[in-house]
Amino acid sequence: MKSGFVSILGRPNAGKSTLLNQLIGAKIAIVANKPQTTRTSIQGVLTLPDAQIVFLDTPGIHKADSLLTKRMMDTVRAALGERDLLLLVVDVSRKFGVEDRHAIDLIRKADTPTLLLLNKVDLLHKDKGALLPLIEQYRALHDFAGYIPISARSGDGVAELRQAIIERLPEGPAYFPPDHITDQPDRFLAAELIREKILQATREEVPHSVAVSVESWEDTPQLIRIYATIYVERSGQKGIIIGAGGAMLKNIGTLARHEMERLFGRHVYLDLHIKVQPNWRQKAGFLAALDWRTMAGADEN
Ligand SMILES: Nc1nc2c(ncn2[C@@H]2O[C@H](COP(=O)(O)OP(=O)(O)O)[C@@H](O)[C@H]2O)c(=O)[nH]1
Ligand SMILES: [Mg+2]
Repeated sequence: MKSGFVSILGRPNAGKSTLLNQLIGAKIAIVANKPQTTRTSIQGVLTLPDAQIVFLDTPGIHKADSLLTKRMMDTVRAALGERDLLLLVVDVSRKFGVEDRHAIDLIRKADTPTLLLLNKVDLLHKDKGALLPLIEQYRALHDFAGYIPISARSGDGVAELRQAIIERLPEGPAYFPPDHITDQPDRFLAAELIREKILQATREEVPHSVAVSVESWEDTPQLIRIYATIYVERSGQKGIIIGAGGAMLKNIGTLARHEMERLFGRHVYLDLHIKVQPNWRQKAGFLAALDWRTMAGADEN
């Protein structure tokens, strides 16, 4: 038996959360083409007959400008310690930038073997030759343990990646029972699915200003009844999310509910409210209440 701890790192939108879902084979991390989609670290456990891999998905490496984004970068740094292997995910369709350099600096300091994952190769179409100069560019910056082209979205290269990870893990026990796939409580997963639908439907500053909290969760024999609050920072944002005649909010609720029903295998009744909470990204108490690790009553679920 082999087992170990593997962190997934990279700049925003590189495809880290898409990769985690693909590796685990279940949607446990939300995905959107917006920065700050992942705001906290997300554990995903893959159990195979001869190996168990404990993955940690992280917020994108970026320059922090609010208390929220500073907390996000603390999460990234915490994910660098005491790992067996790191995965640095880069988007091959984007030019190398300051955030990529920053990511490499962090990895150098961690002094842990790192696989470079060249993600979104599906966007290169037939131009696979474009990968070689990119690999050379990264090789010149850091001595990676391997260079693996993948498409996190289509799953191309992911089986090879899994094998490459297992080869580098030490002998060890399974740390979790085989049916454990994440440490996130169901009510947090539900809140995240609502946030994902909002991120996918909005633009500019709205995605950054949205937080979602599940206020109440009732299990009945027929269904799960979920009451959630969407927080925004300004009343204009509230109007955007409600949409003309409430159409946007209705659509967000329907999409989120369908995904919850798939995830929990139950019927869901979902009740959504919107509140304006100016400047919440700078408020420590509010941030603590949002994170399931620190929120009040976290051990109820
Ligand atoms: N074309 C393509 N898009 C991808 C791939 N992986 C992720 N994406 C998209 O990139 C965006 C960011 O993905 P996400 O997983 O949230 O990135 P993260 O911020 O690194 O966690 C989403 O729109 C994904 O659908 C891929 O392999 N190919
Ligand atoms: Mg993410």
